[in-house]
Amino acid sequence: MGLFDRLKKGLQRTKELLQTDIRDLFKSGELLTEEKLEQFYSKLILTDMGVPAAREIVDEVREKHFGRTVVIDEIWATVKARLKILLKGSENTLWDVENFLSPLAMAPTGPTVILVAGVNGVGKTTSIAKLANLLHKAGRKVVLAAGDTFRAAAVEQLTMWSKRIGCDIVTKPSGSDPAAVAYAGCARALETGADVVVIDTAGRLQTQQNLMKQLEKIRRVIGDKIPGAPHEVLLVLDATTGQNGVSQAQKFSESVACTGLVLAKLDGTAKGGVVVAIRQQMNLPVKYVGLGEQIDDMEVFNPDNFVEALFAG
Ligand SMILES: Nc1nc2c(ncn2[C@@H]2O[C@H](COP(=O)(O)OP(=O)(O)OP(=O)(O)O)[C@@H](O)[C@H]2O)c(=O)[nH]1
Ligand SMILES: [Mg+2]
Repeated sequence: MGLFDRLKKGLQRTKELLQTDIRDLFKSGELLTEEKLEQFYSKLILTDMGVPAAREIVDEVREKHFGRTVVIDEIWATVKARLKILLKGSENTLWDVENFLSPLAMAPTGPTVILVAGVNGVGKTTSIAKLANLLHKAGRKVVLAAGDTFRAAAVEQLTMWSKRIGCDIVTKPSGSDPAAVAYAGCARALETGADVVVIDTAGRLQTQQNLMKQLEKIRRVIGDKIPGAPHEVLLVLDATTGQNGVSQAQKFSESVACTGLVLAKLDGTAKGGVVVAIRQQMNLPVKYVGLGEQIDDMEVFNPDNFVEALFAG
């Protein structure tokens, strides 16, 4: 399956909500009334795109089509164009979907260090495996650092992935200092001439100050070992939590200085519109989206591609 078809499949639940319900609203080429617009608004809100974005879309549809007989394709064209603008944000960044490395800030020389953080169970470890696999397939030599020394099975989970990918991994016994694991991962990469170190961390809430301090320590320690590291601090969000996850993430990213987002579990939700809310409410780009539990189920996020997949038949 090509990348675009995979994305379409992953977005299936959001697509159904948008396409079935909204198509029904406009099915027989009806007069666009204020009542219709309100119904349309309610459907958009169900995707979790957020009030400002839904309002903006409805306003534009009103402006263009009000009081006329409209067919669904006209509505879609307006919605798609507006969504693309909303998703691009002011930086207008368009990562290359064919180039998995394009969203990453790579170190000019020596190993690139990617630190991955987020609240419990959002999909950090799985996303790390997916990313490591993409890097490995792109010919980069990867070292994983099993920095979640808190949850008993976490090291095992990452070790299993490393075997499947065929990449190196650094582990320490349960209860070890995660900063020591991160440091050892960087040391290993320097020794072996690896290109990328990806560091897993235990799930934590932005309100757990001791754990947030622990992340700062990890940052400091890897920066001491490899100047300029971490080059990326990816915050993983769970798309199924929709809007609720966004405010949590805002606080998280402020205290850890994240450089980008991975939006996991988009396949498990009809609230894929949350990507729009994230773009509007957070000062961070979505770099990758998770589309399933398997190792290949991750793609570079590209607004144009995303919107096209959302509305493709
Ligand atoms: N459907 C789907 N499931 C996912 C995706 N990413 C992760 N999962 C599942 O979500 C669950 C949690 O994933 P993990 O990667 O262990 O999450 P984590 O953030 O590392 O969890 P903790 O380390 O316990 O904080 C697992 O069952 C994964 O298979 C995704 O993109 N889609
Ligand atoms: Mg984990």
